[in-house]
Amino acid sequence: MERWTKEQIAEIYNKPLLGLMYESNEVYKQNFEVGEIVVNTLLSVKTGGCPEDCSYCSQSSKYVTDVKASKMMELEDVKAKAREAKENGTTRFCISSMGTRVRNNRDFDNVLEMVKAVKAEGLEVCCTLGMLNPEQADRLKEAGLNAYNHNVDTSDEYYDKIITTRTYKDRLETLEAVAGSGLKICSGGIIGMGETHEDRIGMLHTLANLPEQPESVPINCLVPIKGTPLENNKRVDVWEMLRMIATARIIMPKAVVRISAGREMMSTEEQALCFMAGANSIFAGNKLLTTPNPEIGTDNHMFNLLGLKPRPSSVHERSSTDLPIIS
Ligand code: DTB
Repeated sequence: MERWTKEQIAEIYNKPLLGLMYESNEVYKQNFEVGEIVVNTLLSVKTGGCPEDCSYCSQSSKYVTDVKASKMMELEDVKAKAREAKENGTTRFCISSMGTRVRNNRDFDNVLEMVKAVKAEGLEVCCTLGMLNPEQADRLKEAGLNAYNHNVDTSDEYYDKIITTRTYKDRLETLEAVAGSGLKICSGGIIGMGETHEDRIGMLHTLANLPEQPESVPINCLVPIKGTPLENNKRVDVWEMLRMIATARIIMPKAVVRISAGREMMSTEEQALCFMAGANSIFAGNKLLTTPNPEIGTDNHMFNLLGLKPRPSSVHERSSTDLPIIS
């Protein structure tokens, strides 16, 4: 079932920019509390040495970058990071582990323990672990996971120019497994990789027409990483980011739209325009996976200046003494 045709999305995407933003701002106000921001904190629990060849990624073992491979973090260290995130107003904690796909091994068991522990801290939890099958999605759901991130990254047509170790179809199959287990979908992509406007429209077309629209759509501006094939790409300007955000907002009115990678390079004014266009989520904390992100203090200053506040977590804090509720 095609909710939106490419032609319809192109017509929206190509509107005069401020008119498009007035329209997307209306859609935002109809669906969300103005000024409430979903604040995510992202933690890479296992970094580097990835066998995939994503052209944008510092963690790929195919390229020589500054990133050093690390083994899986200890549970206690992840819990400490989660508590710190909760103190700074985080709504959702996102656990990332590099790799092609989830394997039923100790690493996955460790991640499942992390999901339970972060949930018990009163935070919503998201994971991004690569491709997975329905049984693994079910295990994450049982562990208390709220959402699973698996980006489509770009259009179907451009995908093999960026990644050759897997296909667009692989991505869509994992998104199917995620939805099948009742997990919310977090899926978005990257601009500034050399894609055309048609590719950006193609990516939005894929996302908007998923059987169930993503609950969360991260939009990344490429952060050129030294040593990767995209290291010399020029920075995406804010006007292109605004077009993506506004169009995403209109065609996925209930999705949380997140300014993701590249926010470090945005001024407060540019971020304010993104919020006006309908973005309503950020990653907080001074590091994304391997690249810098605005400091907490800088974001707090911006929140006060713009009258923004974090959306409370939907998870009430459970102390370990909580008795299971016998229904
Ligand atoms: C998403 O779309 N962006 C985040 C999260 N989902 C995993 C990752 C951004 C990574 C930026 C480059 C880096 O820090 O390595």
